Amino acid sequence: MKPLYLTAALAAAVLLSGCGKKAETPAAEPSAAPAPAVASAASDMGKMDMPVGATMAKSTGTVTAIDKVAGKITLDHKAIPEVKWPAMTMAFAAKPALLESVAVGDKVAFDVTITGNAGEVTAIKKQ
Ligand SMILES: [Cu+2]
Repeated sequence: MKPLYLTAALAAAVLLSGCGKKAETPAAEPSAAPAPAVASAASDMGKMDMPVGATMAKSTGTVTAIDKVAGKITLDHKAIPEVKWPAMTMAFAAKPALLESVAVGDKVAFDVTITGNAGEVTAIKKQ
């Protein structure tokens, strides 16, 4: 599974919004033409409190493996429609402290930040 097309589409959308048409409207500060465009792009980005191209999602699943040394958790997770992922078993990065709260076999609800075809679990809770 390599949803790279989605990343490309997201990147294109970000680029399009970043160079939107706002610069062509009369600038509030005529003395600094490029400034409004920069400010506009920055405020658009401000809505997304995460790296460009990353998607935050919530899902549920079952823990199938935990590697505290590597900081990885393997989850048999349900579909994640935000990134068009089907249900699957895969490893996610996770902070060590987060891995202390769950065990193999637990059914969990989790938050994940997905970038490309990798993800980091940012919150997890046993159900
Ligand atoms: Cu997956």
